[in-house]
Amino acid sequence: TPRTSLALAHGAHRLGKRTDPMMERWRNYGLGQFIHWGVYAIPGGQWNGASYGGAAEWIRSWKGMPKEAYDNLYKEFDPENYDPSALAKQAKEMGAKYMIITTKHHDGFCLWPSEYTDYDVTNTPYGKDIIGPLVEAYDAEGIDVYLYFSVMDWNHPGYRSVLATEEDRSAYESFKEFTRNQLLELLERYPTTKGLWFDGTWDEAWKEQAEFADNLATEMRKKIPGLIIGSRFRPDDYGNRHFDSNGDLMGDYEQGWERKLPETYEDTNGNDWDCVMTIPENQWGYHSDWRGHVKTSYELIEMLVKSVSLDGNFVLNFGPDAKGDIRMEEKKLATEIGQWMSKNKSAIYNCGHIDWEKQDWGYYTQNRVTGEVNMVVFNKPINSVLRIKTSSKISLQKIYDLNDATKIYDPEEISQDEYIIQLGDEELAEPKVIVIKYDHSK
Ligand code: JFZ
Repeated sequence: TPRTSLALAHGAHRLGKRTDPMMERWRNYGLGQFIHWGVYAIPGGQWNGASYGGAAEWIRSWKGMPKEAYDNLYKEFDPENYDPSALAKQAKEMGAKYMIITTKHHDGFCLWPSEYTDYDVTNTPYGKDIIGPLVEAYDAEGIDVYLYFSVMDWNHPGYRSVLATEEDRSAYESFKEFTRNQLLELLERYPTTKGLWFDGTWDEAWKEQAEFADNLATEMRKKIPGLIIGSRFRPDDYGNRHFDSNGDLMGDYEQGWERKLPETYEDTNGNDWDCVMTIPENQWGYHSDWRGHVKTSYELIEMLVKSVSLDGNFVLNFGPDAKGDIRMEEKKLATEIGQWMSKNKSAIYNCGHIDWEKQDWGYYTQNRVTGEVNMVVFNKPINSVLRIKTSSKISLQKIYDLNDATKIYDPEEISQDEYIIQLGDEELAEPKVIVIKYDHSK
């Protein structure tokens, strides 16, 4: 179907991908870390002896917890074990190249001292900025920092989800000004910020703010040139989000892959994208009572590899507790992922999609610089045979084990552009990377 071409003042301002160095850097991260932290870590999904079944950071919306009780939690916020450099070191060890921190979630509580509200860290027993030291610690480890910001704000008196009356509209104007002030404040305070990860932009009231949001994006980019903003920020002239009324992506990458992954490259429409993922089913903030399936490191590594094979970044979420500690389960997974990454990172960083037919043994990733192809093998078939079908005539130069270059695999051409290699009696102890060097001539 042909694209429609409505004239939009606030639709996509660019067709296709950004190609500047900042976006190239984003594209090559592969692995990121998300941190959801706020006063919701204090109840940790529990109130009055009952356990909330929803996501811990949403507990304020639960009828089981009085709003008033929630709105006073900040008086107890005192994370005495908060150690930003330990967090940054752990993220580094895991192999994360960027991180996203919740500066303000839907509840409106600000982890930085904001001039524009009293509902911030300043007025907690802790009393200090959380974000500044975190940015500094991650910068020191060479991990790029992105700021999560929820537009939806349950604390601001001017916030509305719909604008039904004149009163709503004038209240919302004060909220818009507040939002603008806070965003510019964040970028001024933390000028090494590489981008913003927006959320809470689905309400009808925000969907009417195409012009305001567009101008604000321009202002933010004036503060930090090249600032990376995903598709979950601006609505277009008709209130469409992510993709404008002509079907074009608004923003620098698609932000729609939440706790799910595209199946095929076609599903990504060739866009840049990130997948943000929880370790349990749907918990972002700290919940003391994880129910249901908790992912293992190999499940998470498979999601990471699959993301890279489809040209996306994979961002794994952590939810520190009220004291500022990372729970044991999360630490263990970070360590396990880090162990695998330390050996196999060359199949992740600077890698992306190659249009070779996917095989059941796992995923291909291609190094964007060298052109080398990695076979990341998750499944060994009973016949020990790994099939390779290339998309064009190439000549295979060398196929070898990434972690043991003396282990060479001899490809057997079984038909045009189709080969097999033999794993023999090798057992897979963990996801294994086999490197393919090839020439374009044949
Ligand atoms: C939002 C938040 O409500 C949640 O608490 C968490 O911060 C997460 C990262 O983002 O949840 C969403 C947002 C968007 C979708 C689903 C859940 N979505 O587009 O499908």
